Amino acid sequence: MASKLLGARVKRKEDPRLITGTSQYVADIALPGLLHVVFVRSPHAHARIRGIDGSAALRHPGVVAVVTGSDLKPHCAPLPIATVSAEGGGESKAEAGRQHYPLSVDRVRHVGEAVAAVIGTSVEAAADGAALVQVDWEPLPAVVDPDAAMAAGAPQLFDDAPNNIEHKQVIKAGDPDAAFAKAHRVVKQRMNSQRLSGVPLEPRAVLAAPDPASGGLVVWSTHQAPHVLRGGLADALRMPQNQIRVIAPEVGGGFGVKFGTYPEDVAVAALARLRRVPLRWIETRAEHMSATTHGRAHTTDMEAAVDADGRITALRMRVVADVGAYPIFTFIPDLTLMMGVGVYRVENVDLSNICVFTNTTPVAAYRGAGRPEAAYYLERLVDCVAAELGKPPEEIRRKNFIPPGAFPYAAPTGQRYDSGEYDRALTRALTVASHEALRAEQRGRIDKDDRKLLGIGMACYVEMCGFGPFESALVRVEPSGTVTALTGTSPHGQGHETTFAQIIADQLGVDFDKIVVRHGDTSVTPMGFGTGGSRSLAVGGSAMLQAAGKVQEKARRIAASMLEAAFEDVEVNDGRYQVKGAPSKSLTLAKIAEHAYGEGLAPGIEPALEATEYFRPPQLVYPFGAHVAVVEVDRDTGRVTLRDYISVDDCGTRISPMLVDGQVHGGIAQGAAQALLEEVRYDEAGQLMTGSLMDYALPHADDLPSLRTDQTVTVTPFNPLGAKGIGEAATIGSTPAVVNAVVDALRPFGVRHLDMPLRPERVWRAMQATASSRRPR
Ligand code: MCN
Repeated sequence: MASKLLGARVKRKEDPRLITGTSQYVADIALPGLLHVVFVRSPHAHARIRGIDGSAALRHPGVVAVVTGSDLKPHCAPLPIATVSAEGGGESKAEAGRQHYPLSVDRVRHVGEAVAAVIGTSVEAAADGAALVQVDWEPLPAVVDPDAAMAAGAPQLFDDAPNNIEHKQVIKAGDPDAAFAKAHRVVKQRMNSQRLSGVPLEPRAVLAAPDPASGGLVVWSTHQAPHVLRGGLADALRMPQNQIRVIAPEVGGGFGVKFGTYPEDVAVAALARLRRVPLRWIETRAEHMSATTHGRAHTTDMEAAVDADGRITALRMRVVADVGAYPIFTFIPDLTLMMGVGVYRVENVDLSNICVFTNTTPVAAYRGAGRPEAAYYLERLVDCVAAELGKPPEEIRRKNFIPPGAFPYAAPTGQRYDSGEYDRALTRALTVASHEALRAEQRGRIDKDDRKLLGIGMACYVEMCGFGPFESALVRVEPSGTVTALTGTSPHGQGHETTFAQIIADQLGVDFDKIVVRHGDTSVTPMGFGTGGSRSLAVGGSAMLQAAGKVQEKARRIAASMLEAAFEDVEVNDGRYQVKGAPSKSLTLAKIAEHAYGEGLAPGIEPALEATEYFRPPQLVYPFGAHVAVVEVDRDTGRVTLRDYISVDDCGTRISPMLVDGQVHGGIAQGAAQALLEEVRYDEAGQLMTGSLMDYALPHADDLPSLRTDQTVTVTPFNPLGAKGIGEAATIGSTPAVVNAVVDALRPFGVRHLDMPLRPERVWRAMQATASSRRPR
């Protein structure tokens, strides 16, 4: 069968409704009798709740109820604690003593924690009521810095977490101590991967209403994984899963932060059930900054044992991960260790983390989740090695790459890399960037004391993605020949409707426009694990390919019976099911479907034309790539301008190249923003200093150049599409590329490393700190 749409630059099916504003988000849903919830939140980083008085609020017009944690506790189990392990398995490390309730009962552990809910006839009435709720707080000492949190005498967040340590993880292989002892040189660097906020365009939102059909609830939530939320809500509300229907309508971005079961989801659902009314809560942007989980938040010591030639013989990594106030997806810092050797063949490793509770917003999944941190540390360290040895950074990388012949590669971190060709990606990126010409320009600028220094940064990455345990797909051909497909993935910007329709169109020989792909409704779609960890195409797309393949097979069988031909002789050609070598003997899918649902179907063939498939990946997939950033640094102001950006990303087979480009663009913007702009900051008392978008710097379109994306294609043998993920890849490659570029520009000043974000002041101070004799100009 000739493939027409796989790999074609197809415009997104989703966009007409999105750009004309005809789609429906949680905030657009209108239900009769809808009431609104506003939460009363802690202004303290750590405090005891001595009492809550809602009487003044209750007297306010439009306030229907004030509900405290104690009111709600009898109706809820503790919040589910992140139980999805790295492989999607489900092993919780959390102890019972660390659990908490959707509305905190006697103690809060971070600013923004919800302690009461006010229900009103309008958002305004509920907000006014919330302002009138009196909470009798007993402030407690807070701890914000993870090192301070582990020190003797620090405030303790949980009785069963001595020294505030949530968990520790170690990966050790080979003989790292011996390799370090005999190293020609040991290169060390402490680095950070600062705390970030997700900031999707649409903040979190949940609407819960009684469901007459099941006697339970319908919950609309802007979410990345409706089935996961259904499970979380069922546990928290002690309800049967078939009495909770979760619908993720249009979702305006997630970036990892819309995956879990949040306190607000449970509180709103519990209250809707108790009061038998539809209730909605829409997060404000200020709430988003303090009540939606953050990402990254590490400080890490890296060490490389290096021989005279630049071969890295051993690595040490010590991550101190701030997990914030509650344990949510705290396996993420373990992923950093799992990706600890990146694209390099290093046999001796000693990698460890310590995950620490602090009085801050919990830290959980954020695009890349653990892998960008690993790539950043490693790629920065490799640049430090190159600088110390006086060798070009590309030379050190090439000396240490895992060679193409070594795949599948058993990394000492326990990972089994499927396929890769790292030097090819780097060589291509450097070629597209005109690397040699750039180096000449860089020297020229230094020689002529140009005000703008040029910096060239490169980074190579590999990531693990395509998590299981499985993903589902249902493909149904209606009697008219149109097709409806259902997926257990739950896109929120990625464009699965387009990609999956491309897969189906080719398989079934049906027009792209005749296919509708639906998702995000637990009462309709088969069980799925949603969208995160760049799993949707590799796992969900494979399920879709298999389901469409099954339907095609059945359609060919029916066609064979209708055309009185052998099954083996029927092929799909240019939208028709035809007998090989006899183009006049052919049928459209519509004709076959009509037959499949009608009288006269041949004996032995089941009626209808649909199939449901579950794809269970045999292992993870490992996309990779090389990024080159070109920056100009203004010597007088420290301002960094990203002048050019080249990415070469290898995600195996590309189904929708235009969507892949979009994912890469977004990923670069996000990764470059970590390098240059974004940072969540708390003061020593645990007050959030970046509580609005006036203080938390997001990138603007004019902060970025026109991005140049390129590719290599190295398929994976571990799924039928040969595809790897791309949803996070560029976020992983871009942060180290940009920081390496800035440090490269500052090399004449003797700068070896700077912590992110590289805002003008930090860069300017670094240049000022250089002894004037070494300072160029
Ligand atoms: N694709 C393709 N060929 C490939 C790989 C992917 O055509 N070889 C297409 C896919 O069909 C899909 C898109 O590219 O349309 C991304 O696919 P995939 O890599 O499977 O990733 P997911 O769809 O699972 O997306 C998850 C990933 C994550 S984890 C975050 S976080 C993230 C991201 O995607 N958040 C996003 N991209 C985002 N994009 C937008 N607009 N908004 C977010 O919140």
